[in-house]
Amino acid sequence: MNKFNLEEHSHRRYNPMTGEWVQVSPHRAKRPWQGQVEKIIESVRPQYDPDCYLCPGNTRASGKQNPDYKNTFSFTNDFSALQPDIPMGNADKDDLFISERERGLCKVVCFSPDHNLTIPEMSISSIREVIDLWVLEYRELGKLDFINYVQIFENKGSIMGCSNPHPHGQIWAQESVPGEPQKKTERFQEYYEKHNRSLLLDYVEKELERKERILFENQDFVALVPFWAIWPFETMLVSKRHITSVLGLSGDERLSFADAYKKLTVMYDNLFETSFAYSAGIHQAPTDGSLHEAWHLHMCFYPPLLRSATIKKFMVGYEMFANPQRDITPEQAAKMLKSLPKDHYKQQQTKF
Ligand code: H2U
Repeated sequence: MNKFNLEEHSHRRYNPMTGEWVQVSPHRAKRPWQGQVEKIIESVRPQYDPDCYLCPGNTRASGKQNPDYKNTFSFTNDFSALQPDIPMGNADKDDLFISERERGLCKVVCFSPDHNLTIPEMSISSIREVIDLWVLEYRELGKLDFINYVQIFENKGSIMGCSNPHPHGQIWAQESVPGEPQKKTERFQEYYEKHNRSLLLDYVEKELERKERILFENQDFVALVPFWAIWPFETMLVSKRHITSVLGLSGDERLSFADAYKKLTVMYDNLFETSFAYSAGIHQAPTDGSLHEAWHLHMCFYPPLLRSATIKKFMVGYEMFANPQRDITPEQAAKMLKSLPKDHYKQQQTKF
């Protein structure tokens, strides 16, 4: 048997940010595929849709009217999963029936007045407006005494549960620090105490030396496929500087963030020449009043597509009962993404 290597042999990889493992089975990526590879016909959307709940000036499902907004617009979700006024917690003392009240607020963030755009199709300056609004929301929500964590995210595409094609994201702000950021809070802190450095700062430096998983870098951000990626084309945008939250971003860094967000999503759209679905979320310091100097701002992209515009990776069976598993390696995924044309495929098509 030849020497163990990550390109060929079954192995597991450790995520130092969460303390969890992913099973990697590169030999399986070589198995024949006889399924269909379909292209989907994308419907052309109008710039303004009178029936859209998020377009400027329209009336939402709640009866409230959107202003005639010109750039971005945020509002309290009319069907918020988290609410601010919840009576004090449960009195059940049985430790097999633990519950506690959870207060919070949910917001919807419209990225653009144009119904037919997505992030990869927006200009860098208009994406920067989205980032400016995220900063404002993170600051204002984080100031509230019952908010200890602010989760900013975007669900893109109906297969990710996105209910409306109008470009938008969501913010859920809440009283407790939920599972994923809590794991990262603990791991970042452990690393910081041991090395007196940000875990992600060290990680990005090493990735930039190794170059195997780097997609691109600009002045202030690096885009890469993490060594421990779970989803076939999972990626991460990481600030080059040790910044704990979006509040630490300078004006130039906000622009760089916008540039990287656009470049990465253009890559994604080009991969299967489709408007690429994903859930993307910003992970950053909780707003519970602690300094959180170990935290390092980053944005994770979890896309489900595997082989084409319609064939997705299912997290079922082993993934549900044991731990996540992937076939193509993060290095192969990075190579595929990097090899794509830089222009958006729709622009490429109009060139002919
Ligand atoms: P998603 O597409 O990721 O589901 O986000 C859209 C959100 O917009 C969703 O949470 C809210 C839904 O509750 N919404 C309103 O608040 N008002 C509306 O009129 C329509 C949708």
